Amino acid sequence: MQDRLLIERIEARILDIPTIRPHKLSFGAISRQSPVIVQLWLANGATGFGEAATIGGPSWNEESPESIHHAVVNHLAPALVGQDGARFEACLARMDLACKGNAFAKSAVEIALLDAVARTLDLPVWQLLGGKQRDSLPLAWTLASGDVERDLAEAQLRLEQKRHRIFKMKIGARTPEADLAHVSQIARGLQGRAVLTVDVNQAWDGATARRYLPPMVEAGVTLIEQPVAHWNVPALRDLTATLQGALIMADESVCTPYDAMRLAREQASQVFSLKVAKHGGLLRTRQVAAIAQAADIGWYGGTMLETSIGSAASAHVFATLGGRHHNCELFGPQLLVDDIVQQRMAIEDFELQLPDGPGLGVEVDLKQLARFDRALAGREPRHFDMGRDAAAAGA
Ligand code: MUC
Ligand code: MG
Repeated sequence: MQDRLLIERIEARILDIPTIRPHKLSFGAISRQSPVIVQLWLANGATGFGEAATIGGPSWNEESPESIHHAVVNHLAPALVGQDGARFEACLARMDLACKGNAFAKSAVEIALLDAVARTLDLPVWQLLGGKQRDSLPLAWTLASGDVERDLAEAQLRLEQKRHRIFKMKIGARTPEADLAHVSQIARGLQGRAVLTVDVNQAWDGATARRYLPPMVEAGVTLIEQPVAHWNVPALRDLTATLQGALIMADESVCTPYDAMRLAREQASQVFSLKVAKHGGLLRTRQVAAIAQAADIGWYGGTMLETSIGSAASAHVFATLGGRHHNCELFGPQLLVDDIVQQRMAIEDFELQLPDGPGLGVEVDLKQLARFDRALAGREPRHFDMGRDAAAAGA
């Protein structure tokens, strides 16, 4: 037992950070994010930070900021305090014993643990995960204002700034006809200058997807994310087998390594959207990625719109991965009115630059943590309150 790496204390807090504009998805619109920030202390005094963010409370999947906070404080922290922090896998096993599921909550704790241990060793987190294979990742932006003119203006600006040239459009809230018109207009506006993808966030049934995806591909879309419900693996498989000219990507359908095995066995998608939170942490993200690689499935570095803490953690693990590579979308910090780190990861020439400093390589600004802390502000949870919070950007 390495006494200096004993886990001494774990705390969690919910933040509320407004977004720069309403972000519209198939199941609602958000105007603020409520990430849960976990802080973990080792006996040697080193401290690490982790994060789990959801989208629209428990609307994206079962976990919510409140459930994550509850699981960390009441179940995961008591299971880990006093344990040897260097034994990452043993810590994950203890969390699994204490608590079924709750992947987001576990991921926030695991990230904080790896950050604290990496800082003790004066190494970047990517070094603990096998070492990096790349120094930067092509970075996508999501067009989700719901308005064609605004989306095009956003894309234009980001192209000029050399920040993004991969754009994901959120569809599924309106009729498929309206979505097709929207996507076609944006594709015409950006023709030849950008890579275009769509995320339906489970909104369609198989028949709708079979009918409306081919004209979207015709318009210029090259990657289709989660067109059908997460459980509708037969429809996903059918689209993967028949759709020409674009790849099918699973997101909500692929959370655990067991989901990944099923999709791989059934050849139900050509790409997995990897997300640290839904896989239950950095180490398990690597397990899902290994299944993808073994099954000749590509990967894409997904986001749950985290601050720079969660985004940096994701960047560290994505940079270690081999296999076919389909970019990342770690733009969460840019969607928020402000951040909780002293300096964000740099974006240069359309790519997110991986930090090299110890731990996650981003330094938390404690004043900013306090500024957005829900408990300190006495705020109530509100997840779909479009417009109001965005106006009060100083919240
Ligand atoms: C999702 O389902 O991919 C990621 C980017 C974005 O705009 O929304 C999320 C969620
Ligand atoms: Mg998605």
